[in-house]
Amino acid sequence: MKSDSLLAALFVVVGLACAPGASAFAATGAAPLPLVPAPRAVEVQPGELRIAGKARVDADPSATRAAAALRSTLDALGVVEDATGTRIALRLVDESALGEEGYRLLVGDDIRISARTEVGLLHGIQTLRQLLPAQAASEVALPHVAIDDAPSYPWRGLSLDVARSFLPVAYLEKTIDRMSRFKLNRLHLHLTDDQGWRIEIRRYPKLVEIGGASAVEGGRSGWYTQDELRHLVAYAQARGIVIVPEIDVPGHVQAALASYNELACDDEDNLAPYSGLEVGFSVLCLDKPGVVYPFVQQVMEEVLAIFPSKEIHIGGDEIKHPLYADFVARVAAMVEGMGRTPIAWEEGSVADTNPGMLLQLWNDGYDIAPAVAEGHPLILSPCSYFYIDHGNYAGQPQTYDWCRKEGVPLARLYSFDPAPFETAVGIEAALWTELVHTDEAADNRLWPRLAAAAELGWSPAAVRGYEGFVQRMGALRTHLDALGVGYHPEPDLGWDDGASAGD
Ligand code: TNX
Repeated sequence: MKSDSLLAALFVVVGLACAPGASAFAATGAAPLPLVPAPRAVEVQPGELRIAGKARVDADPSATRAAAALRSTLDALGVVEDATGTRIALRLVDESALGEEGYRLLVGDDIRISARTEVGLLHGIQTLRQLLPAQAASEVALPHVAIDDAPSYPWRGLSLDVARSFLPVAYLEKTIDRMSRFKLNRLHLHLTDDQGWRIEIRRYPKLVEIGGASAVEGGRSGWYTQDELRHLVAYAQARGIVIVPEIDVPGHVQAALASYNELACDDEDNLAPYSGLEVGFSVLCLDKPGVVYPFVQQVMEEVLAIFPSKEIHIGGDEIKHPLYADFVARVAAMVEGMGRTPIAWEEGSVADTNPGMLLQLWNDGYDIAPAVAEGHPLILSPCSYFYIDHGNYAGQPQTYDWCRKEGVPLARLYSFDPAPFETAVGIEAALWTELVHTDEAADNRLWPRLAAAAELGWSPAAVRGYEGFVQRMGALRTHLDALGVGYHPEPDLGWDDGASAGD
């Protein structure tokens, strides 16, 4: 399909009669279907399907996760499973054009979702979910529609800094639910930093006893048990999301040094827990390889036993040391030797590593071209678009502006174009928490900007456009409300009417 017909398909007139009591998903007129991220191809056809409180799930026997997700979606909407209800079929099909995450959704006399994988089916269910009303309704009307969809990029992520200020398990669960609604598929947890060590390592119990007890000033301390993390991994996996752990080395390690002083060089006299805002001052003693490498190895062994993610983040940011490049190369090789693929922040590109190592770009101006020429895959997080610890608007209280003094408003984030980055695997928004100390503040920084990031990662340029995004996202406000999201009352979306929980 050509790009102009794709757009036309998205904005096709949906003529739905609004019967009393029916919850039509779209008003009359040329409103686009309220879908974020925009699917690659949508064809709205004449007619509608009415669901009157009853549905029948007809799932392939092997699609157990998708069937469970569909059942809980219907349950939350008060739709009862009943043999006489509207049939919703979930089919695993062997069609290579659908890729790993693609799906097809057909709404006609019944509903059919097909995909090659369970993750594809989960995405199709989320699309159906966005077409359905936010809350239970006695009758639901869906337009007849054929959607053929697959993501542009395989990596559509959120990085959460749980090290500066801890985020409780319950908040991570909520965030996973909300991410999956928008087809985001990577939750990168920045588990360690100067201000705190948040992951239980059984071989080194003081990492959490001491390192887990500190936090940035005004922030929350705490740590996750390995059982809690395993629970989160499974919770995310059931929703199509991979949790990517980051152990940030060799810098950003004051919490580790405070816990095990021998990891610092012998002349280091600053071994106290840290609660300030500075970066770039702490480092594992690279002159003590006999101490530092066994430590990193043993930590990684426990980390890898918890997280099945193929990619493992080794940090590597903001440190200047003569042995830095050597360290990154050794730790990257260590992770590869354990059967996984390392990710490093962009600075890691100076190390002599396998070109399979992913690099995460975070400074807009960083010269990443040589690494791209070597073939390193990139995760795109340039700070002037994706650092959502920056304000939703210029001067927002409790936000940084070091990367962009106007902050990172929704329209700014949306305007990013990943296309010039040849080896990009996708995008990732990053929420650092030096200034984000509550769940409410995190919600405010994440939403609605995370939905814009989701669209950049999923939707091809031909179906993107800020005006359409604003219309579609505006219509999904009720969904965020139903999920209890304390989003920023974004004026571009008309949400600045005092009716929401945000600031
Ligand atoms: C830069 S991004 C950092 C973080 C800070 C963040 C604050 C990166 C690899 N390092 O340590 O939290 O800026 O915006």
